[in-house]
Amino acid sequence: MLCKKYRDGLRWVVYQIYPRSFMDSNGDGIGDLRGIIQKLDYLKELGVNAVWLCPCYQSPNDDNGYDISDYRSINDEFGTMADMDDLIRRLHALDMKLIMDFVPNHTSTAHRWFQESRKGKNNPYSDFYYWFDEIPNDWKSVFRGSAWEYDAMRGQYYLHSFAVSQADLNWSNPAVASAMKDTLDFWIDKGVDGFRVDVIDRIAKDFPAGRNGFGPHLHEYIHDLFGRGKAAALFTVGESGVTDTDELIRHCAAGREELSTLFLFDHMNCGRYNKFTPKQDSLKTLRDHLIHWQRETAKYDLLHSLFVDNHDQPPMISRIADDREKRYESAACMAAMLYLLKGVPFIYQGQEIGGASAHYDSIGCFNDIETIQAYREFCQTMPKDQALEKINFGSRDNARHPMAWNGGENGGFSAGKPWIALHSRYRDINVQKDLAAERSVYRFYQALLKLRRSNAVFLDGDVQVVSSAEDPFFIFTRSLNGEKWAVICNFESEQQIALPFRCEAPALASLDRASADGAYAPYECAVAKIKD
Ligand code: TEU
Ligand code: CA
Repeated sequence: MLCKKYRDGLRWVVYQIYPRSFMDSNGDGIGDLRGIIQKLDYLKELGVNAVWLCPCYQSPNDDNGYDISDYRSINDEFGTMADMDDLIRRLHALDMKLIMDFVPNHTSTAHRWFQESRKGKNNPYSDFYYWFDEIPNDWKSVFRGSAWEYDAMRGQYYLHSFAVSQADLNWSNPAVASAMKDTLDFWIDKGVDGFRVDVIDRIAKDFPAGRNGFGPHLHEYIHDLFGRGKAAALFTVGESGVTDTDELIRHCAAGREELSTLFLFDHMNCGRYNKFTPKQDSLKTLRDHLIHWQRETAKYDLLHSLFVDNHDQPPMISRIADDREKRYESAACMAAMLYLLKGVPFIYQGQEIGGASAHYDSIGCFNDIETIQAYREFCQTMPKDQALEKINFGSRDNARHPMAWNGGENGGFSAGKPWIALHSRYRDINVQKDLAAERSVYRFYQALLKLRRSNAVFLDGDVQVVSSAEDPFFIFTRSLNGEKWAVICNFESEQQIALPFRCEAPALASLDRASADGAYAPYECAVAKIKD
C-alpha cells in the first residue's frame, strides 16, 4: 500500500511550461509570467492541477535559464517578483499547485558566488566550485568538449558539466549545501508546492577518477535537502540518470525520505540511436519500457512519473507514431497508454494539441546552445545539409518554439517578433484550430483527465497487462475494489481485437466506437468498464 504522500502524488496532473515560449504579454517576443497568468483558464479547463515552470530566475540565458545568476530573483524578461507572487496566488485560487525548477548542480559563472570564487583561494566562496591546477580527469561536457575550463583570474581550471558558463557547485563544501537549502526555504516560504530538481544525480561526484555523478555522498545530500525541514512535506521530482530499480528505491522509497519520484529516461531513446540519429521504431518499444517500470514501481510501492515529452526532447509522437495523417489518433493513443497507467502525469506544453517536431532549412532558425555546438561538430565531418538534417531531428528547439495559440501573426504568441522562429507547422498545429476541429486532441485530453480524476481506479487501481509482447497493440486493465476497466490502444496497423472479457460501451474513445471489441483503425484507442 502506497504511503499517504504517494497517494496524494497520484492525484497531481502536472503541466510543464517553458516560460520563454508559452505566452508573451507585452510584445517583446519573449514569453513571461503575465502571459502564463492570461492562460490559467486554458490550463484549468484542460484538467491539470499543477504547473511546473522551467527556470524563471535571473540568468544570462546561455542555457535559457538553467544558468542561474541569482536564485532569488525573477528574470527581468519574465517579469517581477510581484508577478510571481501574483501567479502563485492565482494558481492557488484555482486550486492548482506550483512546482518550481530547482537547479542545484551548477550556477551561471555570472552568479556572485562564482565571481567571488574566482578572485582567489581564501575568501568565503573560494571552495564553492571545483578548482584544480591541472585538469584532473577526462570528463566531458554534456554539450560537447571538455568539462574543464581555465579561468585566468583564478589561474585554475573549474568544472562545468554543461556550458562553459555553467560552473558545477562543490557539494562537498557544507557551505554550498546550506546556501542551497536556504534557497529552497526561500521559495517554500513564498508558497510553492513542489520542486523539479535538475540533474540531481550530478551533485555528488565520484572524484576524481570515477563518474561525474552518483558519488558516494549523493543520498546524504538529497536527504538533507528534501527529507528534512520545510521541504519534507513537498512534492519533489528529480531528474536523474537512474536506470535500475535498486537505485530508484534508494531515491524514492518512502522510508528513505529523499524524493517523491524521479524522471527516468530509458524510454527517451525510443525512435533514435542517439540524440541526433533516428531509428525505425514504434509504440511497441515505448509500451515495453512503460510495462517494465509499472511492474517495478508496483513491486516496491514507488511513485512513478508518466512523461514522454519535455523541453529537452523532440516530441515523441514524431519519433514513434504518425505526426501527419494520423496525428490526432497518435496523440490520443499515446495519451491513453501513458496517462491511464499508474503514476503522476506530466504533460509538456503543446502535447495537448498534438504538437510535433519542426523542420527548417537554415541553422539560423535554431537557438539552443547544445544544438549549435553539435551542428558545428557535425559540419566538420559531413555536408551541411546532412548536419542540418541531424539537427532538425534531434534539436531541443523542437520543444522550444513558441506555443501556437492560433494560425495568425506570430501564432498568437506575441504581438512582436518571437525570440525564436515560430514552429514550421504552426498554421496547421495550433490551439484555435485544434479546438475547432471535429477531432480535437485537447478535448480528448480533457475527457481523459476527467475520467481519470472521477474514477479512483485510474489513480490507485492495480495495473494488469493483458496484451502480450508480440501484439501490435497494448491492452491493460486497472482494478480497484472489484471495479475493473480496460484500456485498449492499437498501434500503427489495422487490427481485429477480441477482448478476453466483456465490456460496457466505451467511456472514452478516440474515434466513435460502440463496442470495445472489433476492428481497430490505426492508432485508435478506447477505454471501457469491464462487466461482471
Ligand atoms: O538536463 C539535463 C540532462 O542531462 C539532459 O536532459 C540534457 O540536457 C539533454 O540530454 C541534452 O540534450 C537539464 C535540463 O533539463 C536542461 O534543459 C539543461 O540544459 C541541463 O539540465 C543543464 O541545467
Ligand atoms: Ca514578454
